[in-house]
Amino acid sequence: MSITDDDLTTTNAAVAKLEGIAASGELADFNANRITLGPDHSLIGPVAHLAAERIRLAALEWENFTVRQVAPTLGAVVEGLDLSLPLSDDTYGELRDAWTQYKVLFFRNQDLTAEQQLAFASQFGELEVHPFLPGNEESPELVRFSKDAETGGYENGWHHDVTWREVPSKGTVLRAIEVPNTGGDTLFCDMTAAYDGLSDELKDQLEGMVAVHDFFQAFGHTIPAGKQAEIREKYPIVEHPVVIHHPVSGRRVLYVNRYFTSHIVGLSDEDSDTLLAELYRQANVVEYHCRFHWEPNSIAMWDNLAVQHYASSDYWPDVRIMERASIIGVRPSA
Ligand SMILES: O=C(O)CCC(=O)C(=O)O
Ligand SMILES: [Fe+2]
Repeated sequence: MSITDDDLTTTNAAVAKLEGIAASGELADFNANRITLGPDHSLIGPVAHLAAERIRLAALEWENFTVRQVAPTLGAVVEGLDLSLPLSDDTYGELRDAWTQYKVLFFRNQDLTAEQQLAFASQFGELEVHPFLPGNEESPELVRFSKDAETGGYENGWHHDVTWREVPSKGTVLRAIEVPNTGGDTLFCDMTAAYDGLSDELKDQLEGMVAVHDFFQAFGHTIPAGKQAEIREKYPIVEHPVVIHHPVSGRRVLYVNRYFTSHIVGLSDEDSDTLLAELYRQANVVEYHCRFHWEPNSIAMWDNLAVQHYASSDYWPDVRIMERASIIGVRPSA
């Protein structure tokens, strides 16, 4: 299926109800009635702006596979595909659409070799080689996250991958090789929902803002002192808009992250820190999340612009081994 605006104009009861609520102004009331708590002004109450996207996604239908949504605005388990085989043109087109719509796709029982994982991911674009993270010995396009009692997991902070690149990856295919029985889940946060949930004043304030992204914050400690100047020359700091337009969905996405964003251009350090802290906090809103529990041979495929992710580091000293293929995207634009 390829999605057009007409497909999204469903007439089911939920949509009618939502339209009725929106027309009567009740939606704004719901948002206005939320209650602010604590020194960080976090809000409690219904996250009403998610309703339209939840209903829109629930109405989608797919011909070449089945889809089970795992959270209101992001995340879906896809069944009925064998990822070790090349996708037909139809299935490829549909899967690409589903990826954009649900932002993160999950697959179970995909007993893929490293080559098959690379072949699957390559159907969506050219793969990147990560200059800092350890790779699979035979295939440099696969980053290997191999954790045990000696090497703990440091991916437990919200981030988009490689935003320190001029052209960050558009998406990632992550394969579970060995996982703990409990723990080691990966969480995803819908950064379109996060943008949509900002106040109109804050959205206006962010208009035209640009942020600096730098690998050094997260990876600096892995680079020997003698190599730092050379690596810096190869990967200079880059700037990306604080709010980008997703190149496929056209939706706006909040695009700053704790790992790699260092500051907002043109603001004092203090103002930049205050604003970034407020924007980073949006990724803590549980209503924007979905959470995936891994089994061996599970695959997750995320849209690296639309979501941030967080690998829960709660399984130490157990073993957890994953391999990641990342697909090169386009330079993010406002
Ligand atoms: O290990 C995971 O679940 C995710 C790690 C991560 O941050 C990544 O693959 O980019
Ligand atoms: Fe990551």
